[in-house]
Amino acid sequence: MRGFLSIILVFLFILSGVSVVDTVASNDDIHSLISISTPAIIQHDYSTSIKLLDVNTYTITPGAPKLPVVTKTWIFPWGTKISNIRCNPLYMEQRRLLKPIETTPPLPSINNDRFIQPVNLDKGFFPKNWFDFTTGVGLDENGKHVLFLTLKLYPIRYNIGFNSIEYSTRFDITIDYQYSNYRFPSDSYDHFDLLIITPNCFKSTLIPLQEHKNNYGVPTLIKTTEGIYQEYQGRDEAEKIKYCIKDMIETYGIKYVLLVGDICKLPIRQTDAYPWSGYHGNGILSDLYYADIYDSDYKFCSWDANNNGVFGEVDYSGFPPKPEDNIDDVDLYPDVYIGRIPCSTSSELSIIVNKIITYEDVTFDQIWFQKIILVGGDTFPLSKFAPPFVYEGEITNQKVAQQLPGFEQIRLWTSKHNLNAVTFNYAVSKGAGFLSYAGHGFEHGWGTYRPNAILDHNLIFYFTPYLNFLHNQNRLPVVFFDACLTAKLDFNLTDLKDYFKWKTPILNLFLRASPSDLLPPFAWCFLKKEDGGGIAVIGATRPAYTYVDKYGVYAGAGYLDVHFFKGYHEGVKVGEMLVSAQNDYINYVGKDYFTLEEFILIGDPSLQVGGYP
Ligand SMILES: [Ca+2]
Ligand SMILES: [Ca+2]
Ligand SMILES: [Ca+2]
Repeated sequence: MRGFLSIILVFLFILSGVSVVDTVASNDDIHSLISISTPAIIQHDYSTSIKLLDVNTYTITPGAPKLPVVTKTWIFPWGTKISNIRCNPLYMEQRRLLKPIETTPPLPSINNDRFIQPVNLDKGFFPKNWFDFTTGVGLDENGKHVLFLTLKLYPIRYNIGFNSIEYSTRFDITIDYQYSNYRFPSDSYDHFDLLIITPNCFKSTLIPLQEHKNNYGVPTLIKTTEGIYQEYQGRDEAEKIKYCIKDMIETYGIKYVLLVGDICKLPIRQTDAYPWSGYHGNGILSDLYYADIYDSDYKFCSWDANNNGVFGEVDYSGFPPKPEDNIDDVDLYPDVYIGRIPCSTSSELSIIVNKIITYEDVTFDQIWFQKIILVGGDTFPLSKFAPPFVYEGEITNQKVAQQLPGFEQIRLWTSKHNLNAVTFNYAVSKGAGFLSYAGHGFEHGWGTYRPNAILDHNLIFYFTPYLNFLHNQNRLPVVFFDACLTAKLDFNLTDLKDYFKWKTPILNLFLRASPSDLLPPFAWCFLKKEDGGGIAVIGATRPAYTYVDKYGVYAGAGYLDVHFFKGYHEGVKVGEMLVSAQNDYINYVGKDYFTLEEFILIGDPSLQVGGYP
């Protein structure tokens, strides 16, 4: 039996660089005295930057001072209620700056034709307060249902009218909380791990996968959408599916949910968390909707708290969104590991089912698995008025590589002059456990720039038809496309017209699509390729932004990319890697609804990465 007292305080200090002087735990409060190093004030030719020893998290408000943020996350057992948080500076000092303070730039979409624009700052201090906090209910690294409390401490604040900073090196933090004796409903059940939700037409194709999963100790249950729509209440089909997932978690202890079917066969939720409405779609398509079951009151998280039928509304008058900008009380922390096979036919599904079974059977201990292919270039070159000699894709690739120290790195970089469609296919065909691409993306491929490119249309491209020349057979990578649009599940002829204009009818001689047909986006084509391609692919359903400079990766797609690979360890399931990245993102960067909702897993969330022994 789990001892109640032994789990009274489970806390995790997420960031180094702070020393906890004193922590007293009791049943109802946490008391911490935090010491922070004195800020380093660095004078450049035209600006001043502020750094803290060992702190690499910064404010990300475009146009506002770039200031260090100290982030701490506490993890509490299911049922805990936070009643009050206090955080007070103990000593304050002020310093006048000689030169203007460095600011966060406008954050560009990866395809660089939209920006998250600078905000207008009011007089007074930035940030306004010494701290912010967020709470949410999700899964810890062991898959337990827990409450997260993240405190963001701003030990240095900028005084806008006076070009000065105010800072403190000591903070007194108190968190008051209560326990309920309420245990997670499914704690005493353990009947099924994987729930597959599918329209009836695909059910028989999934039986071999169910048997395979059962054989590997992942008991699997299949439910049909037709049955769910009869059995469950909800305002629409998507909500009925979400209530079914909640019920299955609480009845059988379901951990993984595999959605089967394209968005016509199994609906996806469209949310209003998109700051660039009308640009490659209105709203974001997100399967995270189905994974975020509980809010921080342990209630069903409808993603439509104001009940107006518009889901996941976010007020983007400022960036990043504040708690009050989260109009529909979206919790965002996933409570189950989710993925989708967006197949339109049984023959497509059958290819994936066979790939998953073979992958889990044969990959273990294969030498090819111990490799990662890193693909990138100069995402924002001179032609985009970006600073020279900063190759954002390659910088992101390097950060990814640092997360997988035991893996051989295959670097396909425009700065090494070794990236093109042929070298890409050659590297993938030789086999690798992982592939991370950081650069521009489209519904039908990817493209990136040579170093310091001055011509805007001169990209190195890779298009979907080139997949025909991939020959990696069973050597299948887990892929992250840190790029726009590769998983745009509502891709259709209208999107293609935006790129190919008058040539679209010629292209359509091959595609034979009608305007209402769904076309398969690149990430999906990568997964469904027979005798090769990938085994699980993360991609974005809309354009994405990334925030990378020569020192690091701070937010957006690149941050999720790096932390996805950080989530790898032997025996991990691919859905767990994504949730670990999502948790890191919320805990370190914040509730960036846009990025977190648009990146989805195309594949089986219960996939055993590296195969079973
Ligand atoms: Ca709403
Ligand atoms: Ca949640
Ligand atoms: Ca650049």
